[in-house]
Amino acid sequence: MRPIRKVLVANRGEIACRIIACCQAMGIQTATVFSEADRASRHVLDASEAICIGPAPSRQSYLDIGKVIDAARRSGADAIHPGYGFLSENADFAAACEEAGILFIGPPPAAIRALGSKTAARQLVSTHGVPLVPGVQEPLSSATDGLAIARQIGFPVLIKAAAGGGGKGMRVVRSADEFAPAFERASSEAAASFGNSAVYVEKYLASPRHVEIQVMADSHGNAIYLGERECSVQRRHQKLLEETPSVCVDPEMRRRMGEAALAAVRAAGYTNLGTVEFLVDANREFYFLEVNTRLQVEHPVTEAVTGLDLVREQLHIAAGGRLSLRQEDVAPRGHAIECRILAEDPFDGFVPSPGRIRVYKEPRAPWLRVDTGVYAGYEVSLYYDPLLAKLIAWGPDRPTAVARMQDALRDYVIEGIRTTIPFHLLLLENAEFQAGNLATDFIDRHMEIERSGGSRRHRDVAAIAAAWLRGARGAAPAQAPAATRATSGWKLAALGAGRRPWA
Ligand code: MV4
Repeated sequence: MRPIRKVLVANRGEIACRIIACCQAMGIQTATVFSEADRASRHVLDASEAICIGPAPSRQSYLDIGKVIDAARRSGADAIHPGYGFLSENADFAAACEEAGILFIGPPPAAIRALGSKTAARQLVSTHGVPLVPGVQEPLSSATDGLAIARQIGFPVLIKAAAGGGGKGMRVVRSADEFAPAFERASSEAAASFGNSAVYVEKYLASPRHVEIQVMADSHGNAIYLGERECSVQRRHQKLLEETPSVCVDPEMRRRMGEAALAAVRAAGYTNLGTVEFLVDANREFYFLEVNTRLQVEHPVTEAVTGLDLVREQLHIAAGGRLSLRQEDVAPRGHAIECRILAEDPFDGFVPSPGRIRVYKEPRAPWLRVDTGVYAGYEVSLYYDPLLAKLIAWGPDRPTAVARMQDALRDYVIEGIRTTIPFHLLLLENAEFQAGNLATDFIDRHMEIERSGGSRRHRDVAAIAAAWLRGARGAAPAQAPAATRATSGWKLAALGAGRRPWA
């Protein structure tokens, strides 16, 4: 083991604060980096040392490999934690850390490279017994070639960009005569978006779930999985709510998914923490999607049910330690849900809502956790992603976790900007959500907020309706509801089964 004395946290926001807190609890010194726009950010205040590495734009600060390595050298850090996003999945950065004699807290560069390209990852895992969606992984040579394969697979099929991601360039083809035009459009879109026109074809799964497996592997050949996370509630490929366990996974399926996830990471010589993503179809068959070679935003729900501190495990593994538990010791308990609180206005198409936070009050209870980097007086800018905080609620079962999350959201006060708090209240009240009927198209299918475009008018009328409802119930005379207190006109809509009092 090579004990880590000082970590440079090469990130910002809630994850930087979370990593700093873990290091400090372990007696590890901390340094961090910040851009000029983040001078008053909480991670700067929390770390023992903070180094300004450049102007606000990420490319000139948090994404600049040379500046981050230089800051690590200047701070005397012997390790760098990249968090998520920014340089966390950049193999060149991981290699640069090693060349500088600084421990990269994450997988080896070769494993990042092997799994970083979706096509390469699929080809690698397919030879290790990991199930893939029926189709071919090689790029199609022509529309004619593609049509022949599509006929073998059976319609509907999905054409995907080989260099793509995040759903860009995907095209559903439901019959033979649609194939050629769809192939041409997908290829040209792929060339325009990714500089690579290569596309491939596979069976289209209607309304799949997105379920991911947390894995942990050390440098002594030990690897285990820590259960799954249900991540289907997404909007434009951005997760909004995650939970564990998934209602669609039973113990036998969990074991099979876990073993498949371990096979995938072992094939790549992976160490440290990682997440293997799967699509799950209506028959509860699962298919490999990709591997995220970093700590994920939603890791706290796994921590809530396992009692593990995953950042502590990362540091222990990076220092050469052996896994602190065996597979048979993993015994998740209860149910945990995470709501991502974003500085976006769900009543106005989730448009970003920058500005100063005038009032900030977190909910408190023994079963709640809030990971945040903001505070009263903090200025939310447009430079970085809109994640303000992650609210996690645990319960002995899913209904209790849902109810506790609803109470927590109602008690969470963030004023001065708009947030996704009202959206989450609507989501948690939705009957399909409460029944656990989740899929990646859940919001489109079950949440009016998207179809109606969530106009500002709806919010204002919703605020009036909510105030009226409170008054009608004899509650204290309603003040002008806080911008983001649980003023949920959608709540009224949900209660009224879609009836909109303002319509
Ligand atoms: C699919 C699919 C249905 N069938 N593949 C979207 C982005 C990329 N990660 C993979 N995605 C999908 N691939 C087949 N064969 C549906 C999606 C999909 C999706 C997947 C995971 C999370 C959110 C999603 C939202 C829309 C579509």
